[in-house]
Amino acid sequence: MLIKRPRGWEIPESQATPENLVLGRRALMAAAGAGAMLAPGVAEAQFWRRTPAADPWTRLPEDVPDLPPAMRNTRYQPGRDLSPERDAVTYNNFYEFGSDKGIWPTALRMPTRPWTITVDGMVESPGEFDVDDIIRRIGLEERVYRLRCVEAWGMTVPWTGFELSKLLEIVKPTGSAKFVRFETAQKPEVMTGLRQSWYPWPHIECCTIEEAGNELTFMPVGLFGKPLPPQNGGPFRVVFPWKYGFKSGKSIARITLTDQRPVSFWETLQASEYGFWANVNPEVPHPRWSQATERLIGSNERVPTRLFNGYGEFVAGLYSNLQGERLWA
Ligand SMILES: Nc1nc2c(c(=O)[nH]1)N[C@H]1C(S)=C(S)[C@@H](COP(=O)(O)O)O[C@H]1N2
Ligand SMILES: [Mo]
Repeated sequence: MLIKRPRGWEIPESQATPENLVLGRRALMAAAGAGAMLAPGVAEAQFWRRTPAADPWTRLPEDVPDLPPAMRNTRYQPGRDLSPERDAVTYNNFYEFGSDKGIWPTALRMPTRPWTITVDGMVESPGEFDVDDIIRRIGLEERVYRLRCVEAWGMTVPWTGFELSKLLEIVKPTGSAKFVRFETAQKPEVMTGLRQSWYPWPHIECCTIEEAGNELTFMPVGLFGKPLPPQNGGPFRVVFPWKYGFKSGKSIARITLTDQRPVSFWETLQASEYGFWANVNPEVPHPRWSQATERLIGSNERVPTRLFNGYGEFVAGLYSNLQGERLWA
């Protein structure tokens, strides 16, 4: 029997195992490196063989090197079906490429390798990191998260990535760091939306150091077992699944630790509608619409929205002493 070396990335949905990270990262890496026995649930990723004709909206993997395999972490149960991949990668908000939902063909023109992430500010070990070096150093896992856009649509998707806390362990925030600022790359050659000079580029998003350290705060580099396509924030983004989607900054080039609360892109534009915290709450309407329900992309089914997008057990404690803040907008 010919056993192939797993080529990293993700196991397809159909081959996912129910185990909760059955093997440690080291074991997975050893199995991959030795090319001997494949760990259970680790399969050679299918996406490498997809043709552009079949899937014009995903990225060809030519420029993405072999990466470590990832197991699905079943601690995070979405409680609803995955969104169709096609909808998740062709219905996007990414203003750098334009303000409509159909920016994917333009976004796909953005090269995602090589990609350097600068981590600076209040850290003991600042640096410039190559995205693939970080991936190899930290390792990957898959998590299925719900995402709730402030515009009252939602999706459910498998991200491949790592916890932000693992990256912070490497750079070691100093005691004075209170906030984390995420800056999206500016590539005017491909990001035609940057010409709309009335927007406050670069796109900034931010959170507190406590939110950054929460186990849910995830840095995806893959989606549906493939390299994260640029329209979804490839090669490297952040997701806060309990906050409105606009907090989940895409195509990040710089992460800065600071003691000053950053003002995000959306807060600069319209602070009354898009604030710093932006935690999902069905009972607090947006000034212009209700947040009680959401439309699931793909099926168009309307479902009730949940407090903290259903992640309260993981994150509610972050806010217990912040009752005076505008936590829900
Ligand atoms: N840099 C940047 N990040 C961004 C945005 C953007 O316009 N620019 N849009 C946000 C919004 S409003 C949402 S809902 C999510 C959408 O992510 P998705 O396209 O992967 O579903 O990305 C967020 N991240
Ligand atoms: Mo959004």
